[in-house]
Amino acid sequence: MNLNELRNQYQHISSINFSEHEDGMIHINVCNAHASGSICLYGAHVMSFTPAGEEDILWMSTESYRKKGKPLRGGVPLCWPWFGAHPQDESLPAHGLARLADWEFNSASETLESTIVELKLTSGDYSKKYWSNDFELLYRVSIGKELKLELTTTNTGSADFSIAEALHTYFNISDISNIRVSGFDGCAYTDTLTCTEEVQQGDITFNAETDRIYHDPAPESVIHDPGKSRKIINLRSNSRSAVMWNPWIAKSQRMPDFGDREYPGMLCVETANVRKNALTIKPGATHSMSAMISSIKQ
Ligand code: TA6
Repeated sequence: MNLNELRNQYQHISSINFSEHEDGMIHINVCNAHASGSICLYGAHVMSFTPAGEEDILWMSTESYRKKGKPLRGGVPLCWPWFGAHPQDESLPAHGLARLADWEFNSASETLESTIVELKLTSGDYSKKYWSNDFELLYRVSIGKELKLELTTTNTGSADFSIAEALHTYFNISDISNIRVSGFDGCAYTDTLTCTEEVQQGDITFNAETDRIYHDPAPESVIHDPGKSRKIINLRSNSRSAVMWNPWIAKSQRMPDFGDREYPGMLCVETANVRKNALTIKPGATHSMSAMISSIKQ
């Protein structure tokens, strides 16, 4: 559906409006009593989530690409059906095909507690350029006191397929050198920079580029951000991996869609199933992974 068709079909939902931006990208803008947020239909990309009376919980780069075929930088990129570089073919887009796809607006509803938007991506000519399997992806975004994200994969083909997936969430923080993340004490992780296997001791703090995959962590992690007088809680379900990433100085300077001085204000804590926790989905089977994100003033 185009902008006018969406506006006509969903004019009865008072907490939603639609707008069109660079390169024809349509944004779904939500504003209710509890929070506001925006989702770009391209990539099914949640770009902002601002609880009433608070600052945006999500971070977007001021240098983000805003062109189809390129990923948006910030918010919640969807990594699916692979994570990072394609395991066999580096020419394929990093983090898979979902975040570069034109998704379909599937449904919307609102209650006193939240506004719910459901987006759909079905296998077809676009996806077959990258991946031969038949699938249906449903992405359910609920905006209320919490941000609830649920990514559901259905194998609509006749053979098993394997996926790795991540809700690659960029959180808006005061200063990477002045926050800590709890919830991973004693958890094994792969340090992808040194290619070593480590075990987390206590809370995570940051003083350099950090790129870690935590394996089978506890479902809840908390970003403690005294600079913004808040804690951000991320509660994962059906997710056996968590990815922790800050590019720090040198990597930031190597990314054209990431400002050289932006790294202190962001941290990725990602809800995922990757590496040894990648999944095999049988024909007709469905798998859902979700995250619930909220903040507490402190
Ligand atoms: O989630 C961490 C990571 O895999 C990093 O290695 C870094 O590449 C980051 O994702 C961003 O990837 P992107 O393709 O969005 O630039």
